[in-house]
Amino acid sequence: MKLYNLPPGMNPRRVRIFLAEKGVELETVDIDMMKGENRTPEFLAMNPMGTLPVLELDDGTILSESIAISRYLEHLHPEPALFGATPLEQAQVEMWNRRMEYEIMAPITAVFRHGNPFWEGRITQVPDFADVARAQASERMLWLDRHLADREFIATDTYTVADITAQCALLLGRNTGTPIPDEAANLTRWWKGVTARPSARA
Ligand SMILES: N[C@@H](CCC(=O)N[C@@H](CS)C(=O)NCC(=O)O)C(=O)O
Repeated sequence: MKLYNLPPGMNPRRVRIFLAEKGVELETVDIDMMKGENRTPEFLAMNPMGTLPVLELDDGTILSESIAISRYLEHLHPEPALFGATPLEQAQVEMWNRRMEYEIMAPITAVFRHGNPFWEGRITQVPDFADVARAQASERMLWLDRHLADREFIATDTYTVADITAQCALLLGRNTGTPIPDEAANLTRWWKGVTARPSARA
């Protein structure tokens, strides 16, 4: 199995943290976006979206999408259960992971893509959209802060993919102009806890 990785990318980081939590190491191929390596005909034949991460199985089957890859790896390496251990937990993890993707990751990513010079000339940027998304990101971080008032983790009593998704989104936000608001004490406590895990450096 081979993991195609974009070292600075938020989504590849989700899979690297997932693997580190499982204690699993995979052969990894780093792709350099600055050199256009994710837009070559060979790469696009693997993933027409031109995005990372991509997992190539030993029989040549290709999986992309960080959650699809993580789900596959969860079946191969069930412990610790990062998608929930019981039917109820699995539903809770699904619910919170989707919320983290739509409510936290989406606006933070929109600020980065529509407001950062890195994307100039790569996509059509709409600066007004960045401003709207910046306000949404702050508002939703405060919502997540309230959710975490009496909880250690986002979805269940243990660390799950919902935490990984939020953690990777908030790292992008921290580096691209949508940091955790100062008043979000619960979210800051959670952030300190998840980023102190050894897997955070994966
Ligand atoms: N929904 C996909 C998103 C993948 C994605 O957008 N990856 C980014 C890195 S964080 C990428 O490869 N960007 C390269 C590009 O847009 O050219 C997933 O979860 O894997």
